[in-house]
Amino acid sequence: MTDSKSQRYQFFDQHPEVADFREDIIQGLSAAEAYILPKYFYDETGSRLFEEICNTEEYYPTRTEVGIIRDNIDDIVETLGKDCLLIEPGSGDSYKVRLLLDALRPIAYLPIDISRRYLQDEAQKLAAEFTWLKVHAVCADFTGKLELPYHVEATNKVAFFPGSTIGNFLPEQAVFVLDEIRKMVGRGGGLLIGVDLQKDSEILNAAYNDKEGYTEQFNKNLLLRINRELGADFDLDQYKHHAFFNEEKHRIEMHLISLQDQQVTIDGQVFQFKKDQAILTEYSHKYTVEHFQQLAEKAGFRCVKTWIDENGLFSVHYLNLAADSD
Ligand code: AVJ
Repeated sequence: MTDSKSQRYQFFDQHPEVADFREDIIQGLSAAEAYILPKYFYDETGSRLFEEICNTEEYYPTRTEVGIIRDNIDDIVETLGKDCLLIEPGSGDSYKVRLLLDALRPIAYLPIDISRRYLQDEAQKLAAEFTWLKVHAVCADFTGKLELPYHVEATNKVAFFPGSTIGNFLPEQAVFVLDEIRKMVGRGGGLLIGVDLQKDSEILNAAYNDKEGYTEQFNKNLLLRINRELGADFDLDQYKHHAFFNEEKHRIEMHLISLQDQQVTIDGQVFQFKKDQAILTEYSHKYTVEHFQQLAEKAGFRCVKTWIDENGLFSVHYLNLAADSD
């Protein structure tokens, strides 16, 4: 007999304070080159808009990564090993993990996400659907210190970090994020990670400028969210979505460009934006397999195996801990 869903589902709340959001926004908009951290895209609306982006014709990463996992599922499961504790930082929608669960049969699944409602919805759906699965949802910001909500005896802890989320970070920050994941999974642990690859800039530019305008809405939703949660007065019509591939830095850069000289008030503070001034909202770095492997090794991981689609668009890597690591 399987346990009822209520016994298998647990929720741990480590959600950051609204004050953190306010401080981060004010700090970012006060900087010489204004920015908003991309983790703030994912309120409820943003999370849904991201799902829409994933279904557009132009945005190849999601469907390509899903294809790689499907085509190699037996090999992936064999590489990860049985009886792991599966941890997913920045879990978002649970579509990708579903590909793994039946074949992998982890002892428990721990999604970690900053968007509380979305996390709870997705985690409960999973617990209902996979009637044997323990789901321990953790509402937290994985870009901070990564700590598991309870002590786990030395098992095989595997982190699942798909979608090329690692690309949001500058390469030196990415090493830090990977290092945190390495410390969380510990000795005997591993990381299954999706990384977008360098390619023709036309494909990249199209992927971040979809015809249906979901990426634009996703980008501008940041301003809506700041208006709503911090009582600001951004006029959305006076900012333009701008995304392009920076060849030299191997990254997509996403900005919101001010269409005129204007000001906005947040929490009594006034911010001026000149016409054509940019607010940086996201980097999405694109790697070669070799360059990514170098990063992983810098973070103390050993590269075990890499899977790539037939068109060389996207890569999935399994990394584990070098035997002498701490
Ligand atoms: C979820 C960060 C991997 O960088 O491609 C999609 C987010 N931004 N379209 C990416 C995103 C604009 C996405 N990541």
